[in-house]
Amino acid sequence: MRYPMREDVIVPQYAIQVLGEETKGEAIITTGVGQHQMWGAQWNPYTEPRRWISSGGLGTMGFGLPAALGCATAFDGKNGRESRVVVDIDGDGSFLMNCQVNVKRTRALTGDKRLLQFNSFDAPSNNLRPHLRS
Ligand SMILES: Cc1ncc(C[n+]2csc(CCOP(=O)(O)OP(=O)(O)O)c2C)c(N)n1
Repeated sequence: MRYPMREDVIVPQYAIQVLGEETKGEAIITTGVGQHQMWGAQWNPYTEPRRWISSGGLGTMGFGLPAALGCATAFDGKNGRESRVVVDIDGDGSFLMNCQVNVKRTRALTGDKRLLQFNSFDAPSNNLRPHLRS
């Protein structure tokens, strides 16, 4: 599996790869639906089960942020609970579906992290097709 590197932008696959290196593949990753979801599945080096939280084939845009908040709460290191890094790898379209969640406040509460990929908002005809080719 390969991706084209570019001088002018940080390509998303590379960003996810670096995220995976920095977190040693141990972070809990949540996603929305689209290209970022495919790349999140492909380029983060998952080391253990139960680290990939995604709606999969159900295709529920808006899933990533609330899922990340739930995971961050479940693994907040308080009252004997484990502490884990939680990262929402999200698309701008998926993120907007649930951004009414008060991000600043919930972030202060849980410390979860988001990796947002900005491209042409909500363009399903362009974004899933390359991943569906054999
Ligand atoms: C609630 C909902 N509405 C519409 C769709 C159809 N759909 C699938 S992917 C997509 C675009 C996703 O864009 P974005 O979240 O920015 O992700 P990207 O592909 O850019 O990474 C749409 C509209 C869906 N899966 N769920």
